[in-house]
This record gives sequence, C-alpha cells and structure tokens, in this order.
Amino acid sequence: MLEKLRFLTSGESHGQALVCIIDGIPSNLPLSADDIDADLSRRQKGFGRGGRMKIESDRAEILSGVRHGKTLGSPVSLLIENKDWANWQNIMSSEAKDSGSKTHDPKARTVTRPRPGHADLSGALKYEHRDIRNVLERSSARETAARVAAGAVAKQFLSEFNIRIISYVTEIGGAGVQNAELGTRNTDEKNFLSLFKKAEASQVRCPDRKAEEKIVRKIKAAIKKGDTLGGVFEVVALGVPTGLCSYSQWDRKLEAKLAYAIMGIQAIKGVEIGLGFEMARKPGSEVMDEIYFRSEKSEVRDQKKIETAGGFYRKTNNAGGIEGGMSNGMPVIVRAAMKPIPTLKSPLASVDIITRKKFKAAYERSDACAVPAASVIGEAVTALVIADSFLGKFGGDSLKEIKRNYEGYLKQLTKF
Ligand code: EPS
Repeated sequence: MLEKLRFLTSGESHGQALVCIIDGIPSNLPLSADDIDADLSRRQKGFGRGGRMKIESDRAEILSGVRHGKTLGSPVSLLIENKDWANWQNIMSSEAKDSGSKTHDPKARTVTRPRPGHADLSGALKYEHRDIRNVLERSSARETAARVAAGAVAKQFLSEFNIRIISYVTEIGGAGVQNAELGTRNTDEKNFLSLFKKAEASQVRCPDRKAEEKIVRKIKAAIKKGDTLGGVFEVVALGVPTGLCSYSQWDRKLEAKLAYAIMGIQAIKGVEIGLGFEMARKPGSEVMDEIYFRSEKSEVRDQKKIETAGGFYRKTNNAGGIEGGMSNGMPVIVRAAMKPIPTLKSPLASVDIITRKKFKAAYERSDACAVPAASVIGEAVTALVIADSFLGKFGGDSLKEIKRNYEGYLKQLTKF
C-alpha cells in the first residue's frame, strides 16, 4: 500500500521490545529520539487506560539510519523497550520448553478462553495454537507504539513542507460533540489548530468542554460496570498541496490509501472521508464544494508565504480535501470509528478451547477506553500515507532535492 516509504513492525505485547524499520526516508532530515518520544507519550495518555500504562513510559532508541542528528538516507530502525518484560521474561522466553532451561516457567500463564470480539479464537484456529497467548501477544494494540514511532518520523519529514497532522476525539460511547460535521464545517487552518490545542489539553482529546464532561462521566460509568467503550475520532492533514495521488488507477487514490491505513489500526471498524456517510443522505446540490477564484496567488501560513493552486479556492470542504482520489489543497479530513475493547470485566459467553466447556469472562487487566490513544495512532498512519504520497510525487534522495522539486511544482501551480 505504501510505495516509497515502507515500514514494518515486530514485537509482542509482553516481549522484550517493539522494533520498527522505516525505509525510504531521504537524507539530511533532522531527527532525534525526542521528536519521536513526544508522540509516544501522547499515545499513552487518555482517561480510561488501564494499569499497563502506569508500567510503560515509552521511549524510542534510534538503532540505525541517523548520524549526528540527521538521517542518512538508509533505513531508520527504532526500538521501544517493554518495561513490563521484567515481569514476563519466563513466560515469554524464546527458549524451548524442553531445553531444561530455568528461564522457562512451567506455570506459564496459558490462555485457553477466547474473548468474543478479539483475535483469540480465529487466531488460535488459524495458527494451530493451543495457548491463545501466542495470538493475543501480537494482536494486542501494544504494537501501535511502534507504528506511532514510524508516524513521528513521517511527521518530521512533512513538517519540512509545512504539513501538519492533527487529531481530536468527537465521540465516546455515544456521547460527544453534537455535530458530526465538526471538521467539514471548517476550511480555515486556524480553526483546526484551535480545535487541536483544546484536544491536547483534554483528558479524552475532545475539543468541546461540555462533550468532554459527558464523555468522562460515560467512561466512569463503564469502568464501574466492568464495561468498555468505543468512539469516533477525526484526523486532519493541514497544508497538503493539490495533486497528491491519482484518479488514474484504483490503488493510487488517496482516500483508498488512507482508509487502508486507518482500518489497519486495531479495533477500527469504519472510516469516512470528509462528510462521509452524511453525504449519502443529502442531494448533490448541498454537498459539492463550489469553486471560486481570487487573483492573489499566495497566502501567508506560519509566517511563510505559500503559493496556492493558481488562486482557485473553495468555501466548504465536504469532500474532506480529496476529489477524484487526489488531494485538492483543502484540509484532508479522515474520521474513524473504534469499537469497544473486547477485554471486559463483565461476563460474555464463550467456550474454552481445551475443555470445550462454556465459561463466562476471562479477565486479566484492560483499558476501559482507548479512543484518545487511537486518535494519536490515526495521526501516525495518516502521516505515513501523506509522506509516502508526497515522496511519490516529489521524489528525490535528499531533503534538498525534494524541496527543489516541490518548489518547482508550487511555481507551476501559480502559473496555471
Ligand atoms: C492490550 C491490553 C492491555 C493494554 C495494551 C493492549 O495490556 P495488558 O494486557 O498488558 O494490560 O494496555 O496496550 C498497551 C500495552 C499499549 O501500549 O497500548 C490488548 O490486549 O490489546
């Protein structure tokens, strides 16, 4: 799905560490572990997380691809330690059971009771595992820490071109911002940045104070009942130029790539672009973003003069910044629905894979709600898609070469 910027992650939830290799980052991009750690810490926040987040304080170690603070153009590899590993070394040991090694604990915490809604049962059947731990360790959302690290590198690249990726939560457990069209009503970057600032200060990443209060009450009630809650978040890419990706082939479309990346996040069950499903309920005359023209061909953004696409502009953004599979110069808006986490304290019917007997509840510890974290993960995968598409259009091996290509394109747009 990603063509120029590829990445892979590895690591189990209670294993030694998570590892990520990112290939395709150009040379001479300033990059430090601090740039990555800021996002790792944002992912760990949010009211409703369980005990695990008190154990972990994620930090990235750069293993390769960076020298004296700048990327080399070679693969960047990152390592994030699992602090909880100290408590799981025996259970998660890589040594064979019959090796006689003392590192293997015979009383390992075997899991035989699949949770409804989790990867547990299908994973056990598919991989022939009689211990579901072999499935849950990798299907766990712990892996998203590595994806957020990769996304932070992509964000660092995009920041060189004044492209910013932000996010906020609109709903949790059915409570939230009344108007689901929050993002599409905004065309101004300043409004988005203000929403983002409020979201960053909110314990559930919701930019609306009243909605935040309702959400917190909902999460508290869910915790009390031993239940979990899902929700909806919006990711917005600001400063994306017109013309990323293409209508020319189904798998070159920007909304297709974004939907793929967002659906790849654990527990995501739906994606919308711009007005999304709401568009299906309205006539064409109400949802198309009309086109206007002004003679000035540049605007000031972050105190820098930015060329606009030949002076063409729109007053609305129902399309969410994408028309015909291409970015159209407006903010790119992606909305995602996350299901409630399947690890519940309250009992649900299931069957033990060994005894074949019915049981209710298989509970260790869990988060009651991780929608605020998912919103940060949404930013990361959006950044990776936008960075990949940007590299696809402007190519180049060094940052300087890409900047030259980009500036040439912006001039071409002004002259159109
Ligand atoms: C997860 C279960 C919980 C979460 C975990 C994802 O972990 P544990 O089983 O250790 O309590 O906290 O999320 C993270 C560790 C993380 O970093 O986000 C699951 O089963 O998916």
